[in-house]
Amino acid sequence: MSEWFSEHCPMWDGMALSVEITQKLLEQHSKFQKIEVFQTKTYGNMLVLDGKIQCTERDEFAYHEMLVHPALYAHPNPKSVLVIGGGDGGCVREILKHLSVEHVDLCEIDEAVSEVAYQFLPHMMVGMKDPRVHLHYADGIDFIRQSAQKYDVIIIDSSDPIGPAEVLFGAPFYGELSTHLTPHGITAAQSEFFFIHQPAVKALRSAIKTHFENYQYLFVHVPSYPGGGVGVALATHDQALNLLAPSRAIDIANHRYYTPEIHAAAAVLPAFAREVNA
Ligand code: SPM
Repeated sequence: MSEWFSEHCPMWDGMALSVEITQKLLEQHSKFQKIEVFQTKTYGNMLVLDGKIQCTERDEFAYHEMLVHPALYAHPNPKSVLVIGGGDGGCVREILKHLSVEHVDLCEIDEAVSEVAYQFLPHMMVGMKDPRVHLHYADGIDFIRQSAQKYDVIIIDSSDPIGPAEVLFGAPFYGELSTHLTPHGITAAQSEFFFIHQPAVKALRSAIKTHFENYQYLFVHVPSYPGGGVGVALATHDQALNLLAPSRAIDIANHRYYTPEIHAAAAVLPAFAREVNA
């Protein structure tokens, strides 16, 4: 008999995403959430928080490349980057591929996520001990409120807006965040999938557009996320900045998903969903 892990959520009522597992490698309760790691039949090790798939070894590159590279390549010269969430290291690994980057702050609420990732997803943690990377295990909102620092890029690598991450999807958070960007600064946030959570995508768009006029939504294929994908919201105060193209040459050898063509094409949505990007 095969064993399957199924992800269910009221945000996509009436459907589930199932992955065949060969072994449960870990189950623990941190101060913040239930953390599980499964060995799967075809997706490698899989990290699950509070019953929601966060990443698998097989397809995490798609999500992390597209959360990071459109923002960092659209920026003319990114030197300082803040990641909120992302304790599994995937975003930091991608950010450090940009040689202009001098300083990365990572603010993850749950240190246990990083400890688990070091053990079961070490290929994602390769950048976390780089001297440019500064780790802060704290609440993202508190961190940003207490900081006077401004960043060229701020990445929000959050879980879904049910539970502790909900605050990261609201207009008050984006109000705080908007004061921490440099003049050409760009933010990129996990923004759900227009097909199965259109209300969530629109709510986040509206929260972001309360504070930013230049906004774009990108779609990323991630087979292990319910519906088969997820969105990335990009925003900047700089009205002249093109969020849909790299501003400089890219090193294609660094990427398995990101290309300049994918960067632009990811914002092209089906007719029924075009208003998501309006
Ligand atoms: N660094 C990995 C953290 C994962 N953050 C995003 C998780 C999103 C999970 N749900 C997506 C649902 C899309 N249909």
